[in-house]
Amino acid sequence: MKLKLVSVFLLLLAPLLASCQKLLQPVDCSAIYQQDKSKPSGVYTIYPAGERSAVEVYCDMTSEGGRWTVFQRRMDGTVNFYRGWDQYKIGFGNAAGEYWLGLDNIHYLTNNKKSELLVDMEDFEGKKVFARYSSFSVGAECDGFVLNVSGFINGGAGDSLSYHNRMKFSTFDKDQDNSGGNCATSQLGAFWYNTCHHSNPNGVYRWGVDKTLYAVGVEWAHWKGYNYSLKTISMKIRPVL
Ligand SMILES: [Ca+2]
Repeated sequence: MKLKLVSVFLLLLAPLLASCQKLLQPVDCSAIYQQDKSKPSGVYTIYPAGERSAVEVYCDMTSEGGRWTVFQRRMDGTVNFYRGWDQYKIGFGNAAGEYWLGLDNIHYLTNNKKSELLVDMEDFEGKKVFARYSSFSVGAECDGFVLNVSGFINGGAGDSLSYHNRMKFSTFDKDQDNSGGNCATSQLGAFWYNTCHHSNPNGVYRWGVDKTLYAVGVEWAHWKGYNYSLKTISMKIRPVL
């Protein structure tokens, strides 16, 4: 009789256990933060597209209220960002350092819920600024991973991203830009190039002022122009609550 009661109890408990399992598979850094607001910034595993989609990311739990899932980060030039379409689709690098989360994941994270974007950056003199956008999403691969960004809020960096709004993503082996040439090969990066850019976060990591080649560095033109490669830049998203 007792055994029966226990099994009935377990049966009743089963849906609860299942939902706990779901909580252990957070879709993004915002979900991690909601579970425990004392969690520090750092590397966490998220599940942008269900239980088989585990991926490591850096969560920024402090800037501008925290909850940010970082999808792009440059900080020391240790990772080569001059890569082709397949790499930008699935992602590369190391969540504890420099990485790109992957266009598929960025699409999954921004497709069904209104998201905002924060772009943090720092120069080699230690000055820090940011640009924030109240709306950000990336379309599916069949639409060329098209960028939708609006609602600029200035944190000192100026707006070097609105120029890229509605552009498809381009890599050296997939030219979807508005230029007669190939922006990814001429600017040595991969981005939502127009003709070609006001910002080049995935360009060549250089150490500050460098005029060797024009506009190929890790740049945010409205802040430092086309011949200054930033020390750090990171692009991060969170759902609008
Ligand atoms: Ca072109």
